[in-house]
Amino acid sequence: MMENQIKEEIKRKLEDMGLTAYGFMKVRTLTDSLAYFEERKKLDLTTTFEENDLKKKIDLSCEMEHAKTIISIAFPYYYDSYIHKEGYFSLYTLGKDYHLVVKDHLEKIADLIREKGYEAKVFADNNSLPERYIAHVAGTGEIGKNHMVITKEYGSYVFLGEIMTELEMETSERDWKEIPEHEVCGECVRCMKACPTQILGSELYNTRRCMSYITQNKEITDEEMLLFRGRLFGCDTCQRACPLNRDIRISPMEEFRPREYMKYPSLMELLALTNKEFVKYKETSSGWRGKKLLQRNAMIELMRRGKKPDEKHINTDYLKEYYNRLQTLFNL
Ligand code: B12
Ligand code: SF4
Ligand code: SF4
Repeated sequence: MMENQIKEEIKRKLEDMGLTAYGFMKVRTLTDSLAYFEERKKLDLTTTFEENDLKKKIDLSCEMEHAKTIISIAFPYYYDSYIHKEGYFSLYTLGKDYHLVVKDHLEKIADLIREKGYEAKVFADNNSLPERYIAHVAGTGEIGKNHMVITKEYGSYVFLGEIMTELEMETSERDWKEIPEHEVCGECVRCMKACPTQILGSELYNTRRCMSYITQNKEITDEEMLLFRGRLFGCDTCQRACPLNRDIRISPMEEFRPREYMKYPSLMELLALTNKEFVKYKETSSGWRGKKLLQRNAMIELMRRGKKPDEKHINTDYLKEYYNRLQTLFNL
């Protein structure tokens, strides 16, 4: 059968690329998940970063009308867990922007399907698909108590990408009802203990209190600024705490090799960023919230360390407002 032949070709190509965590799922409407998503919305636990139109969120075909199958693929990005003591970017931002990298690779795989005359569309984060749910059902990885998709070889340090196609392929799917059981974790609760805002431990948790969101949010409170503690963008605490991330394989993807300026950031340099210098941050996953946000986050860390920044760099109303608040907060 043509479908099986194409599926085998895709699997071979993925394995050749070192992409060992992937799976297949039938496109459908996730009617069973609607109540859960409604409850989260009612309890006001969502961020503006996720799809909040629930009709779209549960109807997987809204991204591609005649799609029959979704291929879920994990893209590993882990190189090492080095942490720069004078302020650090989260590990997922250290290499080239994953949206671009994942999309490029997905296109190559999707071409295998297109060459046989079938339509295929690729997705890398910027979509309404519940990517972790799909990854669980397809068998790409398992959901931990930190809500990350955890793969066997690369742990949770993976990005997710999908290909949707009108081609109907065989699938062997996992039951979505297993998700809240977090079987992969056993009795472990390390991430729950380590989380700085203590949001883990329930399926109904406040994602707006996740430090990853707070560090990327343009408007934050004084209380939130006190929680940064070295973070410049994103948060890895629940992944660093996870024993399933020990002895994992290094990413085979050269694009994700950490850039030196991301691994060893200079707070002074970040605060003094010019538009020209900002270009190199835009090439990573840390640039999408703009230059001012990186400057603000660097200023938070500088002032937390008791250092007064050079006022010539506090040159916008946005930065001035945060500077004034930080002066009061840290008695500087
Ligand atoms: C919004 C968002 C965020 C928000 C909210 C995160 C969150 N926990 O929801 C913020 C900004 C905080 C964030 C942070 C991070 N993010 Co983010 N984020 C997203 C985005 C765009 C949507 C996620 C979403 O819908 N969240 C709502 C929650 C409820 O859904 P979920 O956890 O994604 O999926 C669960 C539900 O669908 C649930 N479910 C569905 N039906 C039902 C029914 C019942 C009854 C139950 C109980 C559950 C259930 O099952 C899924 C698994 O638990 C996705 C991309 C995408 N399109 O999916 C990336 C994504 C989840 N993020 C990603 C990453 C890498 C991160 C960070 C690690 C970045 C960092 N280092 O700072 C952190 C991790 C924080 C954490 N522990 O979750 C990756 C995750 C890869 C992986 N291995 O899991 C994704 C998939 C992007 C990608 N394409 O690679 N993110
Ligand atoms: S990313 Fe940080 S704040 Fe968010 S759940 Fe994990 S440990 Fe908690
Ligand atoms: S730290 Fe423990 S509980 Fe948390 S995801 Fe990892 S194995 Fe699961």
